[in-house]
Amino acid sequence: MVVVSNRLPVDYVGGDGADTRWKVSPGGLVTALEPVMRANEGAWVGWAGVADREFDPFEHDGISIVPVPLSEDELEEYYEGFSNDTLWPLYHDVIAPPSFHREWWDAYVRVNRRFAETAARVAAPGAVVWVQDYQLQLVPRMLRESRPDLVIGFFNHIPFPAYGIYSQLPWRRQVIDGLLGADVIGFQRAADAGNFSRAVRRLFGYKTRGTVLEVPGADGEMRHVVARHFPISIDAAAFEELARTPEVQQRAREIRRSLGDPEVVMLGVDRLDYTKGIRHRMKAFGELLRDERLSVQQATLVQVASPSRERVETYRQLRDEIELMVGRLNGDHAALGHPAITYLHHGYPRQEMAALYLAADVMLVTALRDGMNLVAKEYVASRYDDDGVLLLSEFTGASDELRQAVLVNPHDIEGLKDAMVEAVNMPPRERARRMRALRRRVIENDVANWSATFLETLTGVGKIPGGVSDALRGAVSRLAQTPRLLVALDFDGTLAPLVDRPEDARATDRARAAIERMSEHEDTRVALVSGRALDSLKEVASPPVAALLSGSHGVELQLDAGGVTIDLREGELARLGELIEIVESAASASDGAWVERKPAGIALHTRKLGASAGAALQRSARDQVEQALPGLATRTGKNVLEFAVRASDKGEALIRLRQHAGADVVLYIGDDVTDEDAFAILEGPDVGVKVGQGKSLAAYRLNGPDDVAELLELLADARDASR
Ligand code: GDG
Repeated sequence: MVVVSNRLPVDYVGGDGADTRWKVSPGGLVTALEPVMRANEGAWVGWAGVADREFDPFEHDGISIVPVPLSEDELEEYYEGFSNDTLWPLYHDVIAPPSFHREWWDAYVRVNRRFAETAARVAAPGAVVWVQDYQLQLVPRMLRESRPDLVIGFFNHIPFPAYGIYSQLPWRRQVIDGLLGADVIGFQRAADAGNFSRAVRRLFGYKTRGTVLEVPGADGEMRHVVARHFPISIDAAAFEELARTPEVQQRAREIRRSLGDPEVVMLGVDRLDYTKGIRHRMKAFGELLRDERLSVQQATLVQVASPSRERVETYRQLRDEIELMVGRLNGDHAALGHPAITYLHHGYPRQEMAALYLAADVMLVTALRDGMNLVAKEYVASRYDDDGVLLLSEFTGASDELRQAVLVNPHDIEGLKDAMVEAVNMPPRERARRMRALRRRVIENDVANWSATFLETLTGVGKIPGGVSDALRGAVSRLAQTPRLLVALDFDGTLAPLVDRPEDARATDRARAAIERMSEHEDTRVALVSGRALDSLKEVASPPVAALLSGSHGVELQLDAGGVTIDLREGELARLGELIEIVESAASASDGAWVERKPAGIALHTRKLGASAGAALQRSARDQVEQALPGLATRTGKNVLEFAVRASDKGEALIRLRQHAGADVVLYIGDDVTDEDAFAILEGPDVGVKVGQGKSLAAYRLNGPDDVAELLELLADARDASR
């Protein structure tokens, strides 16, 4: 695996030759990727933070570091110019006017090529390369051209603007074409991914289906590129751990004392950047003091503005403006021992940051536009005491997830003032209730989760060529020679395309015909292995008489044409009754959710709700069930959450089916996470085929039900021929 980012995870701090010294820059990205990188002989390609110096690659903590040199001119034109004075303001909704200069663009192309060439040199055949952020948008295409064997991902840490704004960019086609070299393009918010897909349609006319874009490949075949959101996060556990140390707590008390022990400490922590809305928050705070809705004895504001991009003119101006405001605010409102605002133009160690978070009653995040805003998540992660109020701009990516914050439109100064007063006066019970909900979110989706989800999508997509691969054809001919073969198939998403109404699902005609043909051979048994209740499976699948059936994830088995019953014990029956009541009532509160009753459980379907509402409903149902019926077996599938009073899975079912069929070899095909239990029991000459993307134990992949049908036809033909 190779990560490519503008900056390396280490900074050059001095020295020469063998005496060269490096300092780790402890960012969230490094923390998230470190374990993956170590496990995969990872290499990190990036700039060392100093111009006009070349360094040899070296090993650091199990990761190979591959420095890319930049000259002083390139630093000015590619980094400070095109990246930070063209793309940054443009992508942040032109809060500041972007500058367009052709020399900057030339430097951007040149430097992107250098990064791409370096990555191409160090990547092993078939390696996964993950390119980070807006400075390197041309790298995916450059890499694909020189190394078509690579699996290429890209993640954009900042917003992607609406087409009306994006289209100002003179190089708008080149940049999008650069990105489309990737297999997966990740964004912070669903809205960013939507803006990107629209730009692709407008500029190139390519077809898009949901998050999948159809992009012509070099060989004239269509490539599938996924563009979707993967909201980034932080190492939440590490922040909490830091906040829990006695030193940090002691320091938090000291900070409050040094501020004159006001009732309320408000805090802002930002890079000094015009996107962060620092002036808006100071203006609102100043007016609250002026109007005497707050006093400096009652409330004080601490503003950490860490130095950033100081050689870019817009940033110099911003610093002057902010410092003028700070001076005025204190001059007008501060009293001896009671500052109105404490302004700190420094970077601080992480411990100090954690102490500031703990010391702050109200955290002000008022960005005018922000890809995510990690400060908001760090504040929440630090507040293990379930206290503190997060005031959060709707224009941050974080606001998509952190709905329990006090949400504000920072452009609306009156609204912002009211929200600040609301935050200051919020009763302790409400503070705790909101903070608990916020913490659940941040802990659930931490940065390890973010990188794992991205990489799973990336490696899943990268491995699936269209149709039946040569390797899988080889496996089919071996299967055809087997004396007694069991062909076990999942139904929904494998034989039948996924549909909104489960009762409408039907296997493709080709798959049905192939199954009928195979069932005619005595030495070939076909089994349908589904999560559906058996009755519902029979209705939609109309299986051949000789087929073996397993429903409700292995709880129900039909091994001969006769029926099956499952006998629930009294305790199980009572639990089932209670379970049904809870889940049905949870589902009835959400439009579009439906439940499916099963002999020993119930499934909650959220496919029609959209990802975040679906996930929220599932979480709340899970919480309620866990509370009422602790220890019940649960199982998550694609947009479905299931509970069962008797535990079983498709793996156990497959073991029984194999025994019953007396099979020498098993072919199992499935698309869902619940099919992983079946793949897990395969051994020796058995063949597992995963349908679609996502991590899997199966050795082979197919794209969807049409390809499954093709595979079954091939197998039926080969089986016929071998008789
Ligand atoms: C970009 C996107 C997206 C700040 N001052 C100090 C310090 N920091 C740390 C914070 C936080 C990080 O810097 C800032 O992250 P943000 O997310 O708030 O903002 P950007 O720098 O603009 O980051 C943003 C992010 O990429 C990730 O994808 O969320 O939207 O703009 O971690 O704690 N850390 C220390 N001392 C400081 O003085 N130690």
